[in-house]
Amino acid sequence: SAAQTAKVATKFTPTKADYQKVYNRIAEIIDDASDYDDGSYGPVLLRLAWHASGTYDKNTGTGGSNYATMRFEPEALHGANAGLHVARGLMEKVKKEFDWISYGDLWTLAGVCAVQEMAGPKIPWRPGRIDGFVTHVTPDGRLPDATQGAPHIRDIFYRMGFNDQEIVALSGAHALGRCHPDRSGFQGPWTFSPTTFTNDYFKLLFDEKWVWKSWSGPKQLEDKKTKSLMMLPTDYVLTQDKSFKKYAKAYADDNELFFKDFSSAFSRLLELGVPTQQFVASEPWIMGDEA
Ligand code: ZEM
Repeated sequence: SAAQTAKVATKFTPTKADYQKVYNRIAEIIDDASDYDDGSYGPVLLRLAWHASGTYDKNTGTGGSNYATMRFEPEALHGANAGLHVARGLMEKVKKEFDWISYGDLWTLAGVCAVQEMAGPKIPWRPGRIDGFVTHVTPDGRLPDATQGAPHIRDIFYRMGFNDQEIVALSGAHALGRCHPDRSGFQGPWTFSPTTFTNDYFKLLFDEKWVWKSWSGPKQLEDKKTKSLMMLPTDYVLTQDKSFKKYAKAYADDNELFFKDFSSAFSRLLELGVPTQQFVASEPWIMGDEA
């Protein structure tokens, strides 16, 4: 009918340029953080993108970034997601301005923007995620527990379809941001430059002497020299497990290799659980070049 034709004709189909506008808005928000943490919302936005994607289970095809299920209470209240209301709140402002974007696309694009704006590698990304329902919420316990060892890390990341090399590369994100006692219970940053993406996390793991911190909080390590940096038990395991150590050492020695491997593993992480036919482009895009 004529009415239907009119509706189709006026339906807004966003182009790459439209997503670039969203990216640019997120980039502004990342930097508009003079009173927050280390002066950037980049790390917490990156963590949102990771937790939105890292629930994927390759055996059941459930979880992942497709449905943005952290919007719903059961998942928002999972212990691992404590503090991410900050990141979701920031993205809510962007969603108001660009109401056509899905939450899954918005949150993963924010992760891409965070890495790139904090001087990290380009992360190939494409839109196509759709907003799901509370029925798509995943059970608690799909994200890694920082107090555990190598078998747990492998259980969690193999379930997403990653191998040891990719586990180590992805862990390099801990160059950024910090632990908050009121969120995870842990305390402090991993590196001296928590708003710049570098391979310093790997360098510090090998170059510093790490000792258990004596405090009333959860078990974590501190650098013996300055006592101002931290490592989680799961971070330290990357220097203790033979297979993990090989990759961690390689990334400590070669920043370019780390950037390349992080980029491909993170790009894949962000697409977990999204049916290929949903993507609007056959190949991921590089955003931000013309920003
Ligand atoms: Zn994290 N992460 N993470 N991570 N993470 C924290 C903070 C950040 C683990 C973990 O338990 C924690 C990956 C892998 C793993 C970021 C990105 C990525 C915190 C502190 C904990 C406890 C939260 C707080 O208190 O605010 C564990 C056990 C992991 C694997 C074994 C991967 C993969 C990441 C991205 C690719 C980032 C950016 C932060 C900093 C957040 C912030 O607010 O500063």
